[in-house]
Amino acid sequence: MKRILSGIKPTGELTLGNYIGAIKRFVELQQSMPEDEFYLFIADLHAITVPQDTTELRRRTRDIAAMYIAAGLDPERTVLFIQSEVKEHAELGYLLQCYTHMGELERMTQYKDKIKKGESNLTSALFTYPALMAADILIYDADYVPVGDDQKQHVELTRDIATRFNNRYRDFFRVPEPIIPKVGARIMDLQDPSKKMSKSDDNSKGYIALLDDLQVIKKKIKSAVTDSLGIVQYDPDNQPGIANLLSIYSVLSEKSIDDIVLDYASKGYADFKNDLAELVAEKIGELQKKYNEVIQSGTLDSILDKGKETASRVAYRKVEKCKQIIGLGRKR
Ligand code: AQP
Repeated sequence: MKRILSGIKPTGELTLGNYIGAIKRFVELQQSMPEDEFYLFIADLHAITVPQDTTELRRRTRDIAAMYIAAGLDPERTVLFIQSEVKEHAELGYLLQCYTHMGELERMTQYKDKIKKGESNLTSALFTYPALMAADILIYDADYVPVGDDQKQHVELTRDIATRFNNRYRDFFRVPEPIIPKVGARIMDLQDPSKKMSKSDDNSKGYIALLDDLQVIKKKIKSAVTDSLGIVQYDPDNQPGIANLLSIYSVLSEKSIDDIVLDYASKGYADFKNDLAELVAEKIGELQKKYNEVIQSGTLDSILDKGKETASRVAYRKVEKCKQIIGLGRKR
């Protein structure tokens, strides 16, 4: 039996990028792997590496859990929990910092991007966040970690940290594999297709939030930045805007990009965008309906309580053993 784990930060309203790159993928994996175990957590400890509004943080934490269930996650087959409710994540995060090199953290793209943008007052937790992410994964002996393209580097660091620890002491941490989708691994910003769609972006026109009004969603798709070539074809270098919209179309319609390109061979961008706007609004509309049902069902807390209990039991054992191996405390 394999264990699959994923996490998501409550740093903003969930976007279509999160849905395509993470949520939909996780649910499909669960459906295609009926014998395997699924762990999913809301990474609120990661969220506070940058300032968060207290009330919003709490609301989004619940929202994300509800959205996964709305997207088809089976709560009976998932250990669904909130990261900060399992204390061992922070504990192992610290321990793993002791096996992580400064140079490795300095090479992380997300950190480098923030430095490049000239952001000031970055927290030390933002810098050490990949060690906490390694803890999130290694604490449960996860075999596979489905992530979008942007998180691949963090899973690779996790593998390095696990291997370093295992070589130094003994074979203790399972070395995980990332699973990256072939299409939709990086959905780009609708207004600036050179950067990825992000939920904490300041310009809300660049992303589609899963709880956006459906008319607003259609408008955002129709006003997405494209180019002046006027040919619907997949050329990410020269037509990044259209390539991004084609990826979205392909994932949501479950048609190949080649087939979609053929369908629009004699049509212009307006037709393509109108159809895509309808498709996205239809899919997100269904999701919103289910999301409201989950919220109204009042079952979320008991699911999260159960998840916390199971995750805590597994995490406690792993961290106690880890401390013993390192030589911490009195137990041999
Ligand atoms: N644009 C995207 N395309 C495909 N996948 C994406 N993911 C995020 N954005 C895209 C995937 O969603 C999962 C959860 O991500 P996260 O919330 O833990 O962190 P993130 O990758 O930093 O997501 P955001 O939306 O960009 O958040 P902020 O703005 O707070 O940094 C991951 O599997 C990620 O790959």
